[in-house]
Amino acid sequence: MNAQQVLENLQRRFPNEPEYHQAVEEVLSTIEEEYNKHPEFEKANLIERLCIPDRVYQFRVNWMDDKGNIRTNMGYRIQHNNAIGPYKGGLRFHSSVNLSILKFLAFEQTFKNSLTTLPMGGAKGGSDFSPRGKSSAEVMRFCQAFMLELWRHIGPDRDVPAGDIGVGGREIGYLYGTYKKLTHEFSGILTGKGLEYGGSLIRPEATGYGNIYFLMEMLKTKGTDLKGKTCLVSGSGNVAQYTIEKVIELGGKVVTCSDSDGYIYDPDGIDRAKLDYIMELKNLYRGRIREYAEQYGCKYVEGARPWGEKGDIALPSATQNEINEADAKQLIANGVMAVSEGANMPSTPEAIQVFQQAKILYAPGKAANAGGVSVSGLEMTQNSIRLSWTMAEVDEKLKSIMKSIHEACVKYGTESDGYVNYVRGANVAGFMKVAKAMMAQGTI
Ligand code: NDP
Ligand code: 2IT
Repeated sequence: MNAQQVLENLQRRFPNEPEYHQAVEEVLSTIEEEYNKHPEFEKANLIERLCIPDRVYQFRVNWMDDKGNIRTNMGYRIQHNNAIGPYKGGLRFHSSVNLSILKFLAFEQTFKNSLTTLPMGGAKGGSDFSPRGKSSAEVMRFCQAFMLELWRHIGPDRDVPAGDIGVGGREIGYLYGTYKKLTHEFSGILTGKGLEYGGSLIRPEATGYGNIYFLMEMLKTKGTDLKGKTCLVSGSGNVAQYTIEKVIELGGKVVTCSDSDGYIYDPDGIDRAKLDYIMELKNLYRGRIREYAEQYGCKYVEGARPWGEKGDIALPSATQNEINEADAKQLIANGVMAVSEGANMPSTPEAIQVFQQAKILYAPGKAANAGGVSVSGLEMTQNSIRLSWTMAEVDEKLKSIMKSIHEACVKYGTESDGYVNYVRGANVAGFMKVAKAMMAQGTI
């Protein structure tokens, strides 16, 4: 079967899963040339095997809210591919979660994890439970109920979940406590754990920092860096916060951030004190980004995304498909020179085309945001050897991983005119490692 036939089969077999189709189509359209060089791949029906998850768990989660009502949510874990290591990937708790979204994320994770140079397969999971507006006691009861189902499918050498949207340190703690209670074992089962019980330094920072390390590598190819550059960030959660922190540290200025209700525009830039305010607002009080505009007297735009503002660099760090074709055109018209994705699949296929046609630096999430799962991999290593590395050690390893991902993208993605197609580079590099491992292990 060629790539087109595989895609058509997927669309027929799994209708109504548009995000999953979108992610598969993007990868298949860029690896076909490389794939065709290996007739043994086609004989082994490799692409189809790589596109369909190994298995999908789906379960009902019941929990009690503070008023005593019994509530129902759906829980999922997609174990996509474990050719190069145990299944690994985050858990997302958000009202929009469904099979299509988690299947796209697990598929992407497989290529991303392959790029990290560490031995991790791809997975994703989560629930349509939204922590927004819930008390901590409700979140705890939900996490306990969720783990009561999930625990039998995961394990330190089998499948190691972590955080994603709606799952941060608090949720990981509750999930970990429940797993420990159920198995009666203190094991390296989740990553993103607290430092006191097996977490790694730099894990909270890793995705944001890693994205900026990757961006710096891209900027270096143009002989420039972040100093004096204006950045547009979306989101105001884990990834956005540490993206902003690193941009400030390296001399750039961030003028926007957002949440699902709207965005703020601060022409003076978000400085350290303002970032501390955002961290407290979002991580402690769990408030809305609108309050930043009230606190600092700047513009707040309800129900919109920040892509209409003027900036040199865009760092989408909220969610999938948050930059459409019109947004991309607007960014280009406003002179954006680089887009580096902290979020997973934040740009639509049409938006990606706009960026690439304009020949700007454009890094897809599976390359640029791989720092998060990379430090998760380093957390697993530290758990295995029962040691903790210093902040400087982990940060150095993160930097060198991001650099090697950039090198892989340049190696596999440089086109005849010298333009680096980071999408092609990341997909081909990620694909080849998994493909070779699958071939070596036979048709199981
Ligand atoms: P958080 O839950 O910490 O923050 C998510 C942010 O994005 C919040 O500001 C949230 O707003 C906003 N957001 C979420 N959904 C939507 C939506 N549908 N429309 C508009 N805004 C939205 O999650 P993370 O920062 O961890 O994740 C952000 C992105 O980064 C995701 O795409 C995730 O997959 C990706 N990522 C995360 C990694 C990690 O280690 N955490 C690693 C690699 C990628 P609100 O508060 O209103 O919900
Ligand atoms: O999308 C991602 O890479 C994550 N949410 C992090 C996954 C992980 O296992 O750390």
